[in-house]
Amino acid sequence: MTEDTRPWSREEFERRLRDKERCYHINHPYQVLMAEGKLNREQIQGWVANRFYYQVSIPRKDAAILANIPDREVRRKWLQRILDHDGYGEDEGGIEAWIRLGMACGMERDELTSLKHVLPGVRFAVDAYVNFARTATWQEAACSSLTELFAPRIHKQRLAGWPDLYPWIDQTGLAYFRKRVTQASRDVEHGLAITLDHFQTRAEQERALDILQFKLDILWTMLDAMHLAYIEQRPPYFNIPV
Ligand code: AHQ
Repeated sequence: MTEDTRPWSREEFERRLRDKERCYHINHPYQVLMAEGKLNREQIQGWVANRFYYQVSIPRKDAAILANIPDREVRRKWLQRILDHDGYGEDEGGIEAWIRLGMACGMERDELTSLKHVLPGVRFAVDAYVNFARTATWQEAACSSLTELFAPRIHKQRLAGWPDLYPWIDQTGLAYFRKRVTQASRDVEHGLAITLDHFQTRAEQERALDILQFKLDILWTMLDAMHLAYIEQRPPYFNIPV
């Protein structure tokens, strides 16, 4: 029987993108332990310190995409992502809010900004994302941000759970997650429209699914490195005599 190579309808294409939610890092053992309140102080702080490298890389990723967008209207929308993270005017932005999350978890500002806790596996995964955004077409790079289709749920899970599960964390630090719920929903609406409009042939639609899987792999791999280091107590070179 000949394989069906006709493009999926717009609705079917979106359904297949959303169907990848099962691979989202909310299902990673590290995040499951976090949601169950089973992480200790070091494991929470390690996650915050490593995710800080992801957060400070996002505006550079978005600036790389911006540089490739020829259309002024699209750039005007995409620019908002950089402002949301770097801040503008009175708004100190998401990177500052993430530092405050770290301080709410008992860390010093320079513990985060020094990047001294960033694990090699986290660095490689995040750098792969930034480098993809620099070299891919802007539409492919926009498609890779669609993991945020699934992000509001994970932010809401933390907002709902952490106050009771981690009473030692100053709740003011959760402001980051609160802002991301609306920012992620707004961003992903734009990213999804770009994706559904651009990837037209069946081969292009399959490529979009592969790009989303690549980004899901990045998020999953970051947590794999953290799981090895902070849960299994096997950080890089743990077995090499000092
Ligand atoms: O805090 C997050 C964030 O600012 C972004 C930007 C976006 C992108 O451009 O890829 N993705 C993303 C994500 C953030 N938080 C993650 C989390 O679990 O807290 C989720 C992540 C994403 O789903 O890609």
